[in-house]
Amino acid sequence: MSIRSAEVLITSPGRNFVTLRITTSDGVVGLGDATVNGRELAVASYLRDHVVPLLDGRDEARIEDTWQYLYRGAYWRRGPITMAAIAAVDMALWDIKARVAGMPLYQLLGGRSRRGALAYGHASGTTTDALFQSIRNHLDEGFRAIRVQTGVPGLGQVYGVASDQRAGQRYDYEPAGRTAVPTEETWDTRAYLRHVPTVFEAVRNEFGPELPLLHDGHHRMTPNQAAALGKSLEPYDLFWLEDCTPAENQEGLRRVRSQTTTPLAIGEVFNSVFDYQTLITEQLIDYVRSAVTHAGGITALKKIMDFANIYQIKSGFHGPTDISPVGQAAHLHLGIALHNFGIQEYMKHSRDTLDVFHTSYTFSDGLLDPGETPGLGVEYDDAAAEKFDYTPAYLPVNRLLDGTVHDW
Ligand code: CS2
Ligand code: MG
Repeated sequence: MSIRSAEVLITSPGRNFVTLRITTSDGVVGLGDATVNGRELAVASYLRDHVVPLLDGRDEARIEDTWQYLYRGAYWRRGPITMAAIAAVDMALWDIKARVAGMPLYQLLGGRSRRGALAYGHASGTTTDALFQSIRNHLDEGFRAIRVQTGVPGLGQVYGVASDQRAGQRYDYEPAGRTAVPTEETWDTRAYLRHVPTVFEAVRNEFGPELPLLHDGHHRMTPNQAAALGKSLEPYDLFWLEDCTPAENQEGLRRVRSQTTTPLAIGEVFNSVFDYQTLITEQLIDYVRSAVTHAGGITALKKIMDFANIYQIKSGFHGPTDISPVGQAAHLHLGIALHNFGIQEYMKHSRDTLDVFHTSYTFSDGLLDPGETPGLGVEYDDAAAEKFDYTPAYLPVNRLLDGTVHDW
């Protein structure tokens, strides 16, 4: 058997997705997610123009060799576009291997290590009442861990807060606006630092000390500001504080780590183990945040997690709606098998998205499960996909009050 065809499929059921579908000479199909939010067409071109022509006739079983061929053979290494393209091929080949073996992928990754993968949902609010309602909605949906994002007094739309605050509305926070150019948001870190501790005090007073609470700083603080926030949140016992400071400067986390015991999660914008090297070897973080789609696929992310396990660092794979159900399924197969699983982000995809991607994974009693379908357990519905044309969409650009561009 060998690779007979590879198709790059673009669809947009409420948001854009890029999917690679590989078919073998025996007709076995594998899917891989290649979605980079706001830069989808760059990955589609990288695949169509520079990867697909190299796959024809390759042995689909040689997953590690194909990964190394695409990584080292490109000469120009790493970066989100390259690694998403490699990830899509890698996911599709693992999907094929497990389908051929007639078993769910997690069985090829070591089998079950736990009953299910603890999930966390996204609660948000611009007011205490709206936030509490959002938390209650997620608890009613069965979530047993909750990310809390808040508006900031004096600021307009900010990251992580659903635009529709009406009770019962979907908190499917898709930040990419379908506009010709990115929308712009305004930010004030000092106002945010004053406000966030008051929000968590209110949430703990309302919901008690046990509920695992998470918060995403979304790259906006200096290491010193992040240290201050981590310290101010210690009384509220967070499960994690995420992306507390831009982590290209890995050494910056030494400052944060030395000042606070609030657990730290970083890495959703990383695309290689080298982005984590200092963070992991110096135990500057507690959770690895990468998505399989952005970190080079299942092969690469499992290596990162095995490296992290030496330093007692766990997984917290990135699972917003801009990771397709194919990528999310891969997270669950990895998450059910890995020893050092931590928690899985779970933003429920829309009905339209799930009409395109037919999934086998389930969510019950706060736990996600990849299911027993051979492979990743996802099927792509071409007829549904064709209803949704690609629409350019960009993540917002953030500016400080004086107009200076800031991290979004
Ligand atoms: C966020 C993401 O889920 C998260 O933790 O950081 O929603 C992020 O903003 C988006 O994936 C960007 O496309
Ligand atoms: Mg995040």
